[in-house]
Amino acid sequence: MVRTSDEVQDALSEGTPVVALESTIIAHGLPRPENLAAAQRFEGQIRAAGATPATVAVIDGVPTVGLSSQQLERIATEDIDKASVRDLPVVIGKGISGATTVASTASLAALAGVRVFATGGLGGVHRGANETFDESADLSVLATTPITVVSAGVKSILDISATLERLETLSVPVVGYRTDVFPAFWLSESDYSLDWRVESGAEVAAIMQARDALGYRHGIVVANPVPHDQQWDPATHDRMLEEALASATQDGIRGKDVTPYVLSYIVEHSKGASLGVNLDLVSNNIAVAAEIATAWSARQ
Ligand code: PSU
Ligand code: MN
Repeated sequence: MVRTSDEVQDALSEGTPVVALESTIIAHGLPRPENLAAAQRFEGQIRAAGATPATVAVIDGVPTVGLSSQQLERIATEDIDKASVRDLPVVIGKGISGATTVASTASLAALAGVRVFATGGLGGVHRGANETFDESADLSVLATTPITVVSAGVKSILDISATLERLETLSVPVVGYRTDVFPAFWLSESDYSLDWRVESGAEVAAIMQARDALGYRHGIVVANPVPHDQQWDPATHDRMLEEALASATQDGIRGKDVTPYVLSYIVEHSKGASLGVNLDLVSNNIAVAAEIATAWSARQ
């Protein structure tokens, strides 16, 4: 069912490191034309670290792990639907293309046998979820999908406390990469501390192996903060966030449109400051994911 590119298939058969990347961040999370350049840079960074990039998307109805350069360009330039796990059967059935979220990227990458995935920020429980019930499928899918996701935590547009509680309920381990504090995407720190900290990719690979040995199929969240000197100015961040959330409420945005709406509002109104941090943190996550994937392949 899943089409794996020759390059990714070869890496998987030879047991060399592979890092999955999502496509919603390209199609809906980053503005054009920076999105295509960023997508290409992300892949280049993985190659430079000695691993094989596997960007995931549905291309004309085919779930694809490892995109050609033409396919990557299509994701960045065509108007492609955001496809979480529940949308996959629909876009596949209709034979159309879909940009995959953390949930659907994790799901398809795991089906192909990829064990490590780098993204920007996870989806989570939205503020006001006690009324709207808005909780990203990223969380429930990670509860049943054996992949390790490196992220800079969750965006502060979400309810970070509730997101961490849900991850605990869903039995998804959350470990800080060289930090005791859960990061807040554009900011290096949230108000929430972590139970576990690791110092290296090798430690994460050992945790993955233990999870496998137990027969568990949960994902593992590795929280990797953007360094303090790269974070967004906290005061501007807080102000922009309030504005973006108020605007989303006022415009009656709901469902899967909420996250892209808030992200593009912030990119538009922060004059590039948030975008620069967003690109930096993905890059930092890719570096850690490549380290984990390398340690994982050395263990096999
Ligand atoms: N974080 C980003 N940019 C993004 C997203 C997260 O920095 O574009 C996307 C991811 O694909 C994530 C999705 O899986 O938003 C979550 O959407 P929702 O809240 O609708 O589940
Ligand atoms: Mn939602």
